Amino acid sequence: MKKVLSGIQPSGLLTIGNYIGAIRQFVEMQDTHDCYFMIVDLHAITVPQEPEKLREQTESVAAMYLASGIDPEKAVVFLQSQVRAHAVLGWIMTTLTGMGELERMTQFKDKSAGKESVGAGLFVYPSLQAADIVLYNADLVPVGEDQKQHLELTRDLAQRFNHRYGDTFVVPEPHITDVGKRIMSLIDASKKMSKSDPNPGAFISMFDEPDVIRKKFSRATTDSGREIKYDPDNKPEVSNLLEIFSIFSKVPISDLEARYEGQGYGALKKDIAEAVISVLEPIQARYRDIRQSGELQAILKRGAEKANAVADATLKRAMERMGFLL
Ligand code: ATP
Ligand code: LTN
Repeated sequence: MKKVLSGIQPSGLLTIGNYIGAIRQFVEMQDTHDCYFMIVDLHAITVPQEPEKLREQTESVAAMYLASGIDPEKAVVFLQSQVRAHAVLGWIMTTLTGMGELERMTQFKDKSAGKESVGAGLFVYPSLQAADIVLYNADLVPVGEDQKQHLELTRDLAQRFNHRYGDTFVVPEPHITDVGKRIMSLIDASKKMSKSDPNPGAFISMFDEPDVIRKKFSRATTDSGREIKYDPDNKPEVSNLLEIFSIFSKVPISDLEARYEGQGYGALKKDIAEAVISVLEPIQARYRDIRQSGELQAILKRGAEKANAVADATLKRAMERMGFLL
């Protein structure tokens, strides 16, 4: 069975962008792959986090994984900070990474732009991500398109290590779906939908109530025409809505175009909202049950035990090859 690893930062409330680009893939892959899904809390602290909020958001992402259908009997679900090998191999990978390589990372450029002071952790973030992935010998990494550049660096670092110290790490491939690889903001279709967008109208949170979802879609920016056509270059807003609709309704985009031919954007927006609500409502109900059940801690502890066993073995192999005394 091929191995899969991915993670999401507990840096805020998850959006349908995270669901579409990441979690939906996780759920699909767990039946056919050997899967490791983590909550990357060590990555989240690359920007300042309030301790109380970090605790809450970490539990929230873990519970949302389970509520969305990740089954801890099938996939290993764990917190990055509970597997100390990430920090050690992260440091080792940092020493293999060139400053120039990190300077080219667009996520770093975006997140540091206009900031008065930026922590060094934000800069070396991709080296830690590379360690996350190679520790589990992952073949495939399901992510949204924004992570492609980090995956390319991971591949380079794995190859560099193997070249220098002998074959040690699997060189992973990103797993990026065609439809839904980059869901855009509902307000500005030139920007990615992001959980840290200061305008909540730009995203649908996984926790939004039905009426909020209806309102956000009805206010979503659209062009001044009325033709419902998938054409990302010329009609980015409508194309984004069609992608979201197609994913939540499981109806192909071409069928949706035919269904709404001759109708304005209003009908489309109303129906998208209902399709999204019908998927999110049961997830939200399961989320509440999981939070109330008090089972989360034990699930994460079991996950960390399994993850530690795999990660420690990889770390040991790598350190031995590098000349560390063990
Ligand atoms: P932030 O806004 O804090 O940077 P984010 O919403 O981009 O966060 P991450 O934790 O960085 O979320 O991403 C988790 C996963 O979700 C990644 O695989 C990422 O590619 C995917 N993802 C995030 N936003 C989108 C989006 N708009 N479309 C598709 N995939 C997305
Ligand atoms: N960089 C990713 C989060 C992340 C990740 C990983 C994703 C950290 N480690 C390992 C896949 C595999 C992000 O910002 N979304």
